[in-house]
Amino acid sequence: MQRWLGLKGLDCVTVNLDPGAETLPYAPDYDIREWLSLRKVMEEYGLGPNGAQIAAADLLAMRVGGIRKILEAFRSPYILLDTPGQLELFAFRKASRLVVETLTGERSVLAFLLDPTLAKVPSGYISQLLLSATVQFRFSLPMMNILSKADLLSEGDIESITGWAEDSCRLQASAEEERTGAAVQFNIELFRALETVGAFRNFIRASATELAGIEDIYNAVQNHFAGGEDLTKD
Ligand SMILES: Nc1nc2c(ncn2[C@@H]2O[C@H](COP(=O)(O)OP(=O)(O)OP(=O)(O)O)[C@@H](O)[C@H]2O)c(=O)[nH]1
Ligand SMILES: [Mg+2]
Repeated sequence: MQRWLGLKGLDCVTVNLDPGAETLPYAPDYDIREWLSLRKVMEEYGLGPNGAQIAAADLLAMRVGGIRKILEAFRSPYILLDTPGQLELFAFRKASRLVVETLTGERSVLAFLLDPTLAKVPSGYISQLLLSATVQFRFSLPMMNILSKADLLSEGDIESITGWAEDSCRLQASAEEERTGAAVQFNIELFRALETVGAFRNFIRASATELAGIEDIYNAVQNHFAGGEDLTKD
């Protein structure tokens, strides 16, 4: 996203909020690791990696007001926040909610990344939609489901996943064919519930390596807040 915005001549600020990140594929403008490292939290508090992520979320929440001020000082039209991938440790903590609420302004969108390998099979795809719906319950922000690393998928896989994203009846039929525990138990009401929470809306497939789908993400954001009018005009 940062690269794509750069190519369009648009400025953005990148923020790493993952204290456990070993390497990053971008140079963040603000990096939480400057003062918070998962390794140090583990040592200092005698915790394992999971406990340390929870403690780190609390430590981050304590300083989040100051971080917001720093980010505002950049006066950039776009701020990209990279959160820890251990979703259940980050998204489900009260502290993280405070972090997201404080760092996001009125015009913010959550990007939920679906893992391509998991998304290939109906039960894996449905599980990720459920997780995405759960995240949506946690944060009162508009959300996009993005199939990440789409370059790793075959044409056939992409076709199936796109079909499932567009038509929940196809997803249900494929889930029944798969005949896993999930397919047997999950009935039509569940699919309706997923439809109601918008799990099938805003599906975008993207690839960072091929820089594909990034424009769709950008357009979805513009559409959401400006009804299609490009926000960069103001
Ligand atoms: N093929 C392919 N690989 C990618 C793409 N984007 C990232 N990767 C690679 O996938 C690996 C994992 O990167 P990410 O998915 O960003 O995950 P992470 O940030 O390391 O982990 P968490 O934040 O903890 O989820 C790295 O080796 C990346 O270079 C993509 O679009 N296509
Ligand atoms: Mg990451």
